[in-house]
Amino acid sequence: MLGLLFIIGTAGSGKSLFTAAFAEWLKMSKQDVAIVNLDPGVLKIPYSPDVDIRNYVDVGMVMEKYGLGPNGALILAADLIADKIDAITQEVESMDADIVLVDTPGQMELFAFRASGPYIFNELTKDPKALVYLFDAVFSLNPFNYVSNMFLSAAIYNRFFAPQVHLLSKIDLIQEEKVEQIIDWSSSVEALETSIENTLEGTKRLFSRNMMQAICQLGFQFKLMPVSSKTNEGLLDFNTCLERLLVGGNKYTY
Ligand SMILES: Nc1nc2c(ncn2[C@@H]2O[C@H](COP(=O)(O)OP(=O)(O)OP(=O)(O)O)[C@@H](O)[C@H]2O)c(=O)[nH]1
Ligand SMILES: [Mg+2]
Repeated sequence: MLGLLFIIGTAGSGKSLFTAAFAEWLKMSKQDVAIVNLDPGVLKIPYSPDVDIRNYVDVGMVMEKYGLGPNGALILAADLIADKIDAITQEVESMDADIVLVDTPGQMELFAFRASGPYIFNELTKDPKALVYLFDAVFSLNPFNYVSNMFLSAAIYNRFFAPQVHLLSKIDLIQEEKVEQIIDWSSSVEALETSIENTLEGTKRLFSRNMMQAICQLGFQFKLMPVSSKTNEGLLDFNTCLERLLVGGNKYTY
């Protein structure tokens, strides 16, 4: 296996649909891909997973057995998944795919900010791994939200310390010039600073400016890649970036 890509982002940022769209795109390009659903609480997913965590842990049963509400049950479910990591790893390895897409749970904090998430990330096979962090384009339209999302993606980096690629998802939902502006914010500190100064006021301006500077000082930099899981725009460029990251620019499957 060449690597596992963990798709991560805030609730509703488009993780599952991106997993579905990119897996389809890879299959059409004759690449050997497998999908893992790591969300134990999801009811409907837009793809058929090759490995499904719901076959290992049933959130409904956890709620009933331990008398928990939905969030408590999801937290316990993450710990139960961690306990079964060897069996899950075996199932993933038996797929023998070149590239594995892992769709992470809806509530990002459950996966990232508890011990079980990074444990699962590290232990799910010993193959190379990367994170794909989604910035929801609709949410990222204003610089205040954009900086908040930068902060979250830096926090994710700080939890996993793994290669992290950043995508601007759902670009079909916003105007092209807005897409360009957000991409500009990601590649130029000056462009982001100018938008903060021009469009924000008071505490929001101060917070955004200081937060942006703090994140830049940490050396956490990335250029967002625009994608749409509805139109498939940007998937080719994203794949080229992945090929560079995983196999020095070659194809995954021959
Ligand atoms: N127009 C458009 N809608 C999208 C795109 N990606 C996702 N959506 C929609 O956004 C909503 C959330 O998408 P999901 O893929 O379920 O997002 P998620 O991050 O997996 O959501 P949770 O797992 O519940 O946190 C759905 O209604 C999708 O159809 C996109 O590229 N374009
Ligand atoms: Mg999802």
